[in-house]
Amino acid sequence: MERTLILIKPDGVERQLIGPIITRFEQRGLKLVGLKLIQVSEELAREHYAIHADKPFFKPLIEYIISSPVVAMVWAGPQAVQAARNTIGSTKPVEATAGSIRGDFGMMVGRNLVHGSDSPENAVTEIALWFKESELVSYDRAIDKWILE
Ligand code: D4T
Repeated sequence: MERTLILIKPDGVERQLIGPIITRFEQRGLKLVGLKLIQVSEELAREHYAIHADKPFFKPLIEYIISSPVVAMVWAGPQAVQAARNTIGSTKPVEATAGSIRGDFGMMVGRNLVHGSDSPENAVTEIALWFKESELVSYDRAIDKWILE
């Protein structure tokens, strides 16, 4: 089982899209193993987006992520990183496929609603940054025999 970090960014929270966004991942068949609502510190935001530190969009990106609460989640499943990225859609919402979260709810790259880890390696690092291992739950779902073969 692979795990991936998913964030519902401040625009998703403010636009009351927490429920619809979580529903997309549930319907996909991914399993929720961690969930919390947090006001992100500038320190955490900078660490999470450290790879973009020298990009021109870094400052507005940090301001955006700390502007309102964020829902941080860990979802698990086979190839969870790739499955979640496809459910989220392309970085630029206008390029995202209809049916993806960004394709259905977004317009602009700086308000793209959701973050998903982009590789299994980065998922491990990001999950450790946002969650303590004790905050993550391990459980069996009865429905999994109808989702996983
Ligand atoms: P995240 O990391 O938020 O899931 O987005 P992506 O994985 O889809 O895209 P990314 O890492 O390339 O970009 C991180 C973050 O920066 C914002 N951004 C990006 C922006 O404001 N302007 C830009 O030109 C780009 C490329 C959006 C997502």
